[in-house]
Amino acid sequence: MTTIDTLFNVADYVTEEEREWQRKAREFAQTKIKPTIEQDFEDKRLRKELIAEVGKAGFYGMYMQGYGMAGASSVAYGLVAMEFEAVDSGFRTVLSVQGSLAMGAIYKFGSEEQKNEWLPRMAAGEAIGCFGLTEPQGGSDPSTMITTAKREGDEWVINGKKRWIGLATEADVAVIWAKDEEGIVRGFVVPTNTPGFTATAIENKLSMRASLQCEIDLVDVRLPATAILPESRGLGSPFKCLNEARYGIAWGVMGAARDCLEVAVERSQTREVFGTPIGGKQIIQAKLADCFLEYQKGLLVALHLGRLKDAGKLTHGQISVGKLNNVREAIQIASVARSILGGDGITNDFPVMRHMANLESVRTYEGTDEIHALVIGRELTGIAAFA
Ligand code: TGC
Repeated sequence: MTTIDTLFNVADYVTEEEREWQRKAREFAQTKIKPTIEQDFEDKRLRKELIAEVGKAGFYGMYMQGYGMAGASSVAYGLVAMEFEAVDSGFRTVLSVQGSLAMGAIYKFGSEEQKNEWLPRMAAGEAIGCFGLTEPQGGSDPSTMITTAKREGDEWVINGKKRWIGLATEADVAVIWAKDEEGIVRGFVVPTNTPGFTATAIENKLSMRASLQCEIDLVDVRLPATAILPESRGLGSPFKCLNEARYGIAWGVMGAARDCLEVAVERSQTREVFGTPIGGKQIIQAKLADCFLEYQKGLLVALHLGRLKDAGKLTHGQISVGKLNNVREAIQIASVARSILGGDGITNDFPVMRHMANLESVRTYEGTDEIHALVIGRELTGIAAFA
């Protein structure tokens, strides 16, 4: 615990069990992900061997019940997401894609057979999942999806394309969203070794380099009738999964913000300019204080969302408040921290530029700033202004 953790004592509002999950996640992230993260980011390498280890530690889908999942609180999960993202947004994204999106979809909308087949192995990290909603023509409006599912006798036949799909080249199973012949969006459980399923990694990223995002081509992918997620119907189904991932982001990005702030505080105490540590200059202290305020406010927002979620009262409008505010403030904190580090702040001697680059992805996926602003605007006015 540093002063950043203790000064405002948000931790006092967290139970002992939740703190224990946080401690376990911090140890995992600091000892297994952090030591190589700068080189992994440089080399565009996702440490695939860690995907299974995250499962063994019990973090995937940990806030869901049964099928090998821990049934912990949503706050506990949020704290875990925060500790992962304090090291790198990439591995928090793995946690979200596997747990909140792929497992979340099967858990919410799957048949008992689908749940039994996939969830225990996915929870243990023995099977990897991905979630295919977004398409190349634009992620903000999934209603324009062109991927189709046609019924031919006892089979479904899926055709289409997906883009920005985390983990797809490594996945054993993909949850694919497609329009049926009535134009209704349905979810399908697609083993990735099904003929016609091809995933290709997107290589030219300057952000999320220690993570994996892919395109998926679906050409006459033939599936048994049982592949459909029977309880999924309409766009609200994938949106319910996005809610889970967006919730995790509201917590996670506060981890990246904390890491930037810690580095900036430490640097302000050791770096001397004009004969004194820069931390003794009023302008630096004012910058640090502003970052600290937004970090603590972001934590409180995340904690409020978590308590609402655990009480079964969280709305998607409230999640938009957390996603928009916390990502925006994390980006601002990273930017101010970079300015405190001066020129050294652009090097990978410090994690700040990496966090900044990653957070640009986080502000874009799971609903852009603009989309979440418009969701909040609709809540306030009752008028949808998306088009
Ligand atoms: P709209 O008319 O608002 O809604 C259609 C139906 O969905 C319901 N709904 C939600 N339900 C639960 N949670 C939410 N967050 C929901 N938002 C909407 C809504 O009640 C309605 O239900 P019903 O029963 O009345 O039909 O739909 P719209 O088309 O006007 O949507 C508006 C908008 C802009 C909010 C929505 O399109 C949106 O959220 N867009 C952003 C999508 C997004 O976040 N895409 C990025 C996903 S990231 C990604 O795919 C990569 S993850 C994969 C990976 O990384 O591996």
